[in-house]
Amino acid sequence: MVNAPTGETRIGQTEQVQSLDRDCTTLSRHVLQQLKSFSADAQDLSALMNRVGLAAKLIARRLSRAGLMADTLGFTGAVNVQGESVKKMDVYANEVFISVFQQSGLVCRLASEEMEKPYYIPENCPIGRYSLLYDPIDGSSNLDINLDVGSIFSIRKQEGDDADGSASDLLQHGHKQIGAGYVLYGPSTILVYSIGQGVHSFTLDPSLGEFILATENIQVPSRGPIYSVNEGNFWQWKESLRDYIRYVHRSEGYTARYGGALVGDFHRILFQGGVFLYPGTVKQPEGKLRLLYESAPLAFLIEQAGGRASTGTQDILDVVPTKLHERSPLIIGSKENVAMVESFIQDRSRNSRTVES
Ligand code: P6P
Repeated sequence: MVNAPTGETRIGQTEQVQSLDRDCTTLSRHVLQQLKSFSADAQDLSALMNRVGLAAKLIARRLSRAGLMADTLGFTGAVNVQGESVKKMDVYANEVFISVFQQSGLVCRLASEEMEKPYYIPENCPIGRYSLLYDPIDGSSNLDINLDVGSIFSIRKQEGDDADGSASDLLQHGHKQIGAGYVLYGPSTILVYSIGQGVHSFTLDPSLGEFILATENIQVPSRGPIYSVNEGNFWQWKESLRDYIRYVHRSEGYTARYGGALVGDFHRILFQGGVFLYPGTVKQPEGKLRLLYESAPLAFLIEQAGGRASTGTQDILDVVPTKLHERSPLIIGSKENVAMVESFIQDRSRNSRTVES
């Protein structure tokens, strides 16, 4: 029995108490539990995650009513730094992240898929310990048809004052991340994050307006049946990737799943095992996905969950970008599935060397 502050006792852990404890395991409390500290640094990281949660709630709210509100769905008519047509929700979600971190004292700089250069929050900079890199809406093609979309984020330490605005300190390998995660806007809104001590998922309880702990220490199965890739690009792949897909096609036990939103496809693999691939293509030899705010944060998570993330020839977390919006091929998921894809790439590369020699 534990003596509660009121002097009453909690008889064991009754179901009601357990339920109350669960409802009180919010995102901010969980971060402090993870860090086992109430230091200023720990409080800042906890507050930062809480604000990511606020951004997620604001975006989820807008998405839940998108079909009913004018000026919410569809394109803006603009093209972003990626050369992609911008959707109204892309702009809204990007602005949400900026708004929730203004006057926060937490984040000095925001780097987003939707902004060519990082956004500085000068009032935070003297003390802001962190930079946040994010894809505000991942899977925009799903927006107008009410399918799942996500937000992806990566937390790095604010290094130097970046006086020239080159953000060169962000151009470092993915091991420099101190945290990462994503929000999946689906039938429920789920936030999955890691600060280097396991991967944990939270579900938004609309009645509380809080993300409540759902699953702790998620481990991706060492191998799984799912392969997730846009086979419409088959004609654009290198022969080694075609060899892998041909192998899968003639093998029992595989299931194809591809939702068009990286976050949803990744989430499925995190829980059920398998591999997601977005290889280089003829049109985009470096792949389509962006390293700093898509591949690297998910690579951080999958490695924390016991899986792997590779370009096909190099671990994603080892890649050092040369520019903010650098793209990379991505093969991510269960250890054994990723290793198998890599083996096809290595075999083909060995064979081509043999032929040349
Ligand atoms: P494709 C969404 O635009 C995105 O960046 C990822 O979320 C998704 O995995 C990928 O592009 C889908 O690209 O070429 O298969 O439509």
